[in-house]
Amino acid sequence: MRRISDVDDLPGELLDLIASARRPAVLSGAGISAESGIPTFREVQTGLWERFSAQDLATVEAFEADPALVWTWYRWRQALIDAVDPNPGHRALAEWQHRLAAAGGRLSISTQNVDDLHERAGAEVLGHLHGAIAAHRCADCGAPAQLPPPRYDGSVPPAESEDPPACESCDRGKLRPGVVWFGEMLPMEAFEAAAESVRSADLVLVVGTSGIVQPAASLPLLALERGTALVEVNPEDTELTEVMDFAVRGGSGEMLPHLLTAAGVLEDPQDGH
Ligand code: BJW
Ligand code: ZN
Repeated sequence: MRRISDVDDLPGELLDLIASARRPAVLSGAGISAESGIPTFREVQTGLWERFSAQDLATVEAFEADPALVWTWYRWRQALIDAVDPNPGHRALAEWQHRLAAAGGRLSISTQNVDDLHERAGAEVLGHLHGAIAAHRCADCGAPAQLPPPRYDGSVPPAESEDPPACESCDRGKLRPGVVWFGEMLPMEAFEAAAESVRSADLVLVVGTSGIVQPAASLPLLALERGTALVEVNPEDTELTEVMDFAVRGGSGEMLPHLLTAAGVLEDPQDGH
């Protein structure tokens, strides 16, 4: 594994891997949205949730014990997501995806994120492994439900919690966000599609994930079975760093455009285009 922290000295071997990739698979996590202003899961919570870790809140047990506390956390996070924009990391991947598609290749993006920033940057996402924060369903009967956007200002955590709405289908259950909590199964289709994208990839980019949460964290390991090159983009070492061929150290909003431009798969924005 080679750690790369000097952006002005990118190894030719890494640039060649990117330049020659026709079917790259990207696996993204919370870190890719960090430079858009969305906190990752390892950061300390604020406001109503300062006593809780994300791991305390993202469970069925937490929702059953205090539905309003958990519901309001999701509504506020959704407001924050709605209020921010995709960053240059999301945009660089979307642009690379378009260029490869036009040239007969395919870049697939599987994300653990519940936000829609890849899509808003113009990318097509193969699967959201942990669901989508803007989707809702009944916690009892499972009926899907449409809700208006949250009424919070994403920059100010609310002072009080609100109860989740009641389900209109069964009249009994509470609505919950369409995300995957600890102890719940991942959507099989998204997981299988991500696994297949890694198995058929000629390069796997792992961006902004701590590699702690299973089974998503095991996806990059499928590349090892075939000897496919693995590249991590993350400012820190992770649980996955040691299996990487290259670990590019830095924020993905800065590093992805730089890396893809240096490899020649994106045009340099400074070139007057
Ligand atoms: C930057 C950056 C910048 C910062 N640029 N990078 C095997 C072993 C042990 C435990 C288990 C196991 N298999 C299953 C488990 C249990 C559990 C689990 O994994 N627990 C671990 C804590 C050990 N897994 C599950 O329960 C899963 N279900 C399951 O396994 O079902 C089967 C089953 C069912 C029943 C019984 C038994 C088995 C479900 C996991 C669901 C995870 N859900 C969450 C919440 C989603 C909803 C929400 O958003 O609230 O998903 S948890 C949270 O973590 C969220 C994320 O998607 C997920 C991963 O986090 P991610 O993306 O890696 O972010 P962070 O915050 O961890 O890291 C950020 C990274 O970014 C860092 O590395 C930074 O350095 C970096 N970064 N700035 C680039 N600018
Ligand atoms: Zn219901």
